[in-house]
Amino acid sequence: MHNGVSVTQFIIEEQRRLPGATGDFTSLLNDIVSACKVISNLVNKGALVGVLGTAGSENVQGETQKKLDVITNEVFIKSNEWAGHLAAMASEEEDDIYPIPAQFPRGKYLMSFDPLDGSSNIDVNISVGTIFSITRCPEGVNEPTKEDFLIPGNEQVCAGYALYGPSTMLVLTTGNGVNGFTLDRDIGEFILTHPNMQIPADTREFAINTSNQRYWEAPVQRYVEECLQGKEGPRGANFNMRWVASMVAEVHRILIRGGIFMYPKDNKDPGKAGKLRLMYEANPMSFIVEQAGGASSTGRTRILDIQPEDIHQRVPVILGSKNEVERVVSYHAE
Ligand code: P6P
Repeated sequence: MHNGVSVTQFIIEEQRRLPGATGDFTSLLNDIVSACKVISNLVNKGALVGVLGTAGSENVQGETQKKLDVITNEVFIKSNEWAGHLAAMASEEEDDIYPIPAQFPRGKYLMSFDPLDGSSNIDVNISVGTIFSITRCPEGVNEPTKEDFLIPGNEQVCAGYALYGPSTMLVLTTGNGVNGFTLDRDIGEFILTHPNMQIPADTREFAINTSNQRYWEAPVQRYVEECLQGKEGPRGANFNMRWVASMVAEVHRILIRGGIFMYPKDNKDPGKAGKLRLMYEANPMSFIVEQAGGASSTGRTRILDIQPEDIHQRVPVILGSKNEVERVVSYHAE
């Protein structure tokens, strides 16, 4: 028997700190945790259970859906629709919001999620993840609309991700710091292994898709160029670079050892504000990063302060070690 603290025990002990907590939130998180265990199992089995490859369809983003995009979306919805904690969900894989069906009770929370982020990596066996964000359904609203989801990220009550990597991890914040749990497959429990995760304020490691370099705005061009100039350049130090093309893996690396992750606005498609989606990628990851002492900005504004206009809205993302993010923001201000 493990002697570590399970995520269930941790959440219940957290809940005791919240005056008037009803256990509703704890139960919701347990349903999310169950869905992540199912997804971890599917991802780990991969080709053995025929879940690799494309589904032959496109999502609302116009992106080709992988079989696992569709399957994991279904898993997340089925695991979280029945218990009466949510009023509706919004998913990267669903065009519109998903109201809780009439046969189930509706609860006081809304959840936005990306069931399988980085899924372009799944066929090449590189880490992928699930990202989720929980907000309150407005008081008295029993028929939530898209507008009820469109609140700034600074009003999230919880954000988390599951990382399906060499080990499966769950990282959570409810606004009281960030904690990491590792799945012990022998007992099917997530065990607290990374309490109170903190991002170092400085770093010598940046993550960006450099193939877009010719499209970047000047402040990002300048920042990356200075990193590349290394010791002989204005930074007086050599930098390392990473690009996994799986945001969950990049953010997790930054939580563990620091770093800066950038998917900036670029002029490849001037009509697009960025690549990453605000509601179920940028907002939850920004809440986690800030709770771990990091920073997260579009380059011009704090991501958690953005007033959303659409559930699939895209934004530029520059997040990670506080001092590096602030440097990039200062270049935008010049
Ligand atoms: P690119 C995955 O599709 C994703 O949304 C993020 O997880 C990742 O950081 C980014 O897009 C990768 O984008 O253009 O490098 O494929």
